[in-house]
Amino acid sequence: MNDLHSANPRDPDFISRCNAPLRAELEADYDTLTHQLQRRGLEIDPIMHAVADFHVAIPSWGVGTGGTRFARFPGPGEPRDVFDKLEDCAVIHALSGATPTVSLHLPWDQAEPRALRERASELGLRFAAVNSNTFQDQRGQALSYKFGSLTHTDPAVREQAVAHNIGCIRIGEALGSKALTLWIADGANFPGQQHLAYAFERYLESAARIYAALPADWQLLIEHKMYEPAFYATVIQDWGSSLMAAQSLGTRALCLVDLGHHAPHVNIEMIVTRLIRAGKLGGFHFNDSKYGDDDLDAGSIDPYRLFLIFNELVDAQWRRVGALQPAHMLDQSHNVTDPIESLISSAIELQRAYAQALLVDRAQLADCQQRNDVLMAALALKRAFTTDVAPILARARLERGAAIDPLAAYRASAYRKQCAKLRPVKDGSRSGIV
Ligand code: RM4
Ligand code: MN
Ligand code: MN
Repeated sequence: MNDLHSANPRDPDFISRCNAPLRAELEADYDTLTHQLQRRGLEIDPIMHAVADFHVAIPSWGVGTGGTRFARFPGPGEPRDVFDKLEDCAVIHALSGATPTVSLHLPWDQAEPRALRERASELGLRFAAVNSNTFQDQRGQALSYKFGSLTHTDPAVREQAVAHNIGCIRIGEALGSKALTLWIADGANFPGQQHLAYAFERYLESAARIYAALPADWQLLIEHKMYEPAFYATVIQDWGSSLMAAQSLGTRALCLVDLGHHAPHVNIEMIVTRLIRAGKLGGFHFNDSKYGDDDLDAGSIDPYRLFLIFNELVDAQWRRVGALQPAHMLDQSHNVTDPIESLISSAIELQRAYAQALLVDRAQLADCQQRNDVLMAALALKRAFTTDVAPILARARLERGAAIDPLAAYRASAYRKQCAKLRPVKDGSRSGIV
C-alpha cells in the first residue's frame, strides 16, 4: 500500500483502494461462515445487517492522550481543540463505519455551537449526549467545587452547578443533542465529613431543577461510580442510588452504566437486566478495567463479560421488552496507544460482542435452563462467544463504505504523521487523570 502514504483516510477512493486487495478473501471467509451458521440454523445476512446498523458514540476526550495520576505523555499530532477532535472522530467513523456521533464534554469542548454543528455536518457527524463538568474548577469560576457541586452544603454552589448543567442543555439543544449525562464527583473522603442522607436529598433537589429544564424530547442520563475522587463515600455510588434518583425524577431520567464504575467481580450484566426490568436502562459508557475506573479499551481485558452484557441486551430484544434503546458511548482514556486506533478497535469489539450475542441459540438456551442442564446452558453461550465473527464485521463495514481492515488503512494513510506536522505539541508531560 506504499502508494497510499499521506492520503486522506476519509476519502472514499482511498478506502476502496485499501479494500480492493482484501475483497476476494473476505468473500471466501464470509461464504464459509455462511455455511457454518446455516448448519446451526442461522442466517448470516440479517446478523450482518444488524451489526452494520450498530453505532457507538465517540467521547471527544478520548481522542487525546489521557494520562494517569502520575503523568501524561502526549502523543504526536494530538487534537488542539474541539475542531481537531471532530476531525479525528470523522476518521474513526470513515474507517470503522460505526461511530457517526460524538459526545462532547463541557466546558472542555466549549466553542460557538453553530460553528460546531456546521463542522460536524461537513464531516458527516452528529452529536450524542453532552456531558457536564462540575468535578473541576474552571478558570474564573466564582465558587469552588472542592467540597462538592450539586450536593454542596452551600446553596450558592449548588445553584452554580445547576446553572452550569442547564447551560449544557442549552448548548446541547443548539448542537442537536438529545441527552445530558450527569456524573458528579461529590462525596466524602472521611467518615463524618458529609451527612450521607442529606447529601443524597440535596442531589435529588438539584437534579430535579436540571430535569425541569430538559426539553420534552431529551433524557437525563445518571451515571454512577463507586469511588474516586471521593474514596469513603460517593453520593451516586451505585446503580441503586442511580435508580432511586431516576425513579424519583421522572420518566425521562434514566441510568447510565459505565462498565468501569463497579467493584471488580461485580456482575454487570445482572445490573443491566435489573435496569431493563425497571425501564430505566438509559445508556452505557463502554470500556474495560482490571482494578477500577481504568478506562482501558473495550474488550481488552474481559471480552466475555462484554459479550454477556450484549447477550442480555439481545435477550431483552428477543423477549420484546418495549422501548429499550440504550445510548452506546465509549468512555476510554488512552495512555500508551494512538487514541484513534484504540477507539476504532473498541468500536469493533462492541460489534463483535453484539454479533456473537446474536448467534446465541435462545430456544436451546431456554430449554437447557428449564431442564436445569447447566453445562449445556453454559455451552450454548460459549458456542456463540467462540465463533469467529470477523467476516461478519468486515462485511458490515463494507456495507457502510468503511474499511475491511480499518487499522491497516489508518496506518497506510499516515494520518497521525500528517497531524504531527499540522498540530505541534503545546506542552510536555502533565498529570492528566479524568
Ligand atoms: C468520569 C466518568 C464520566 C466522564 C469523566 C471524564 O470518571 O466516567 O463519564 O465524563 O470521567
Ligand atoms: Mn463514564
Ligand atoms: Mn469513569
